[in-house]
This record gives sequence, C-alpha cells and structure tokens, in this order.
Amino acid sequence: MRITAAKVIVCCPGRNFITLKIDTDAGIYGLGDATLNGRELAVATYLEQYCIPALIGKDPRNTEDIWHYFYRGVYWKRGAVTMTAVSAIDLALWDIKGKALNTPLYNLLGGKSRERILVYAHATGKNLQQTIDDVGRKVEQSFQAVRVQSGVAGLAKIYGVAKDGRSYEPAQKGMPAEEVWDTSKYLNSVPQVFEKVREAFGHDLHLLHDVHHRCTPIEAARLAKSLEPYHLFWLEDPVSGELQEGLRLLRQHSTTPIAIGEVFNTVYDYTALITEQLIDYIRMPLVHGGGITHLLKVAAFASIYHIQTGFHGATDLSPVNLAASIHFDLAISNFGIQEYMPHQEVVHEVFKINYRFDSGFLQINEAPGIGVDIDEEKARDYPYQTACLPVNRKADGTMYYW
Ligand code: GCO
Ligand code: MG
Repeated sequence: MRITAAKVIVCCPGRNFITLKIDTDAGIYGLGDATLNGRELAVATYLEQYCIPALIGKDPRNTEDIWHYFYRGVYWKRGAVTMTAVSAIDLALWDIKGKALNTPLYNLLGGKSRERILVYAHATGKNLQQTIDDVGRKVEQSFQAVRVQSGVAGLAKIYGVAKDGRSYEPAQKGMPAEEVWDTSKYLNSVPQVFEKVREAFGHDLHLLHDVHHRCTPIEAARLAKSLEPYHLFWLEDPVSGELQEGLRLLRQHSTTPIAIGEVFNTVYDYTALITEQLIDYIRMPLVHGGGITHLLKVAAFASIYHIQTGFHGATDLSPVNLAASIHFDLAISNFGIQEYMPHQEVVHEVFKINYRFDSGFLQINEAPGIGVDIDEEKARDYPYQTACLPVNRKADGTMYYW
C-alpha cells in the first residue's frame, strides 16, 4: 500500500479544527486531528509545506518508521506545533491500518481491557450557588465524576467558568483578551467551594479541579493540603507545567492526587514527574503528544510507576482525537479517566461520530480504524476564523500564566 495524496482541511463549525486526510492507492483514507487551539494555521502550514510532500509514496502501514522519520529524522524536534503535526500523521496512519484490517483501532492496541470509559464532566458557575446547581445538573445527567470550577469574588473573569447559558470555550475571536488574576483570592475561595459541594452531594461523587498552572509550588502545596478533607479524584496542573521540580514541594505536603500534562508534547517533558512519582495521572493527549505511536510507549512507561491516564478532552480537540482517545482508553491497562466536554451540535454536521455517552461512560461502535468521518463539503461552509486564548495579568499589571 502507498500514500498517494494528503491534504489539510481547515474549518470552523463553532470553533476552528484542523484535520489531516491521507489517501492511499488502496482506496482507503485516514483522518488525523491537527488542532492546536489559537495556533491552528501554524500546524496546517507545517503539515502542508514540510510533511505532506515527504509522505507521498510511503507505505502507510509503517507507522513506527514514519513516526521516527518526522520526529528523530527532524533536527528541530519537539514543541507543540511540530508534535501536533506528527500526531495528526500518526493518527491518520493508524486509522488507515484499522480500516485496511477491517477492525476498530482498539483491537490493534491490545483489544479491550474494559467495556466502557469513565468520563468526567465540567461543572461551572459564577458563584457558589450557580456552581452547586451545575454540579446537580451533571449528576442528573448521570455523570459519576465532575470537574468543579467556580467564579471567585473580586475577579471579573476566570478560567473554566462559562458565560451564562453557554458551554465553556476559552478561545475568543481576534487577538488575545486580557484577564486579571489574584492568587490569594483564589486560594481562599476554592476550599470553601469543595466543602459546600461535598455537603450537597456526599462523598461518592468523584470531584476534580483544574488550577490551570496558576500557583507557585508552595501555593500549590497549600491548596492541595487544604483540599485533602474533600478527597479529590485529582487536582490538575497545580503549577506551571515546565517546572518539573515544583511538584516535589507539593508532594512533600499533600496526598491530594495530581494530574498534569495537557500542554506536554513528548515523554521528555515529564520523565522526572513519572520516575519520581510526583504525579498520579498523565494528561498529554494523542493530538499533541505524538499520536498512538508515542502515547503507547508513554502509557506503558507510566504504568510501571503506577501512574494512570486521564487524557485531555476539551472541545478544542476534534472528534477525531476524542474517538482515538476512546480506543486507546479501552485498550490500555492503566486507564484512569477521560475528560469529556460534548462538542456543540454544529460540530457534528461536519464530523460524523461513532461514540456516545451513556450513564457516566463513553462507548464506541465497531467501525474500523478510528471510525470518525468528515463531510468536506459541509466543512467548506464554516471557514477559518482567527481566535486566540486569553492572556492573564496580576492586578498590578504583571504578566502571569493563563
Ligand atoms: C482542560 C483544559 C482546557 C484548556 C484548553 C486550552 O482541562 O480541559 O485546561 O480547558 O484550557 O484546552 O486550549
Ligand atoms: Mg486543564
């Protein structure tokens, strides 16, 4: 089998998505997600200018060799743009492999280790009451795990809290919006939120929280310690991702489980976090972390240290990534949980999906490969729109982490 053509499909059904489509002489094509929120066209250009010409003529079944061609073979390695392109190629090739063998992707990864995938939902509110109401809605929808993000008095806008009645989407049209941050107000507020949520919903519901990289190591240690009575499923990204040593301080002070890595791209971003057992869940998604080929190795490496997966699954990753994640989650033995934010309905005009949510879990059908298809004509109805993630400043104007 040979690769005969490949193209990048850019569309914006509610938000921007980049999809790589690889064609073969067997009449089979594969799809890979290449969406990098707010930097979409950088990946599209990388693929179009530097990868697609080199793919033509290669045997798509050689996923290992092709992965190394675009990773090891390239002098300028790693980084979000490069690795998202590598991921998209890898996902499309595994999609082709599954279709060629007429079997769902999970069968190529070891078969099923479980029948369904535990997911967590997002609950948000501008204040405590709204947040508790939203957790209640997720419980009614049968979610067994809920990530809780609440507004903080005195902060106008905050990561994770949706605009009234809308699902949360942090990217905004045009150049980055500016938000104002105050760690002290945040640290005082979060434990009170979890105290009330536990009071209202008891102790069986799994609760999660995302700090979004906003604490220094000692602040993160204080937060993790103060949340211990509410035994979170995990505390996510408590410190900035690039400072691996920061997690040591947190670990000395708290038993709250830690998840980290949605901004990581290769195993080299977190070898210390894994080997020193400074985290409990890895979050690097297939779409940014080198696809199936790399994540299989990272998940196996993490499993030796009793670390589980909890893949990033925000709506800025396309249905192709979510379906691929479900296959992966079904197959590996150290699966922990999957983030699940349902895409807006308009997304499903373009992407035809093969998974469904049922009673707290995601399930996938037996379509071969990854199993998601794209309607290219529909995609053309939704052209790209410039949109960026916000930036954050402290009240005195100092640039901070968003
Ligand atoms: C999450 C993430 C997202 C990111 C977003 C950035 O845990 O789901 O933190 O909300 O902010 O994916 O593009
Ligand atoms: Mg996060």
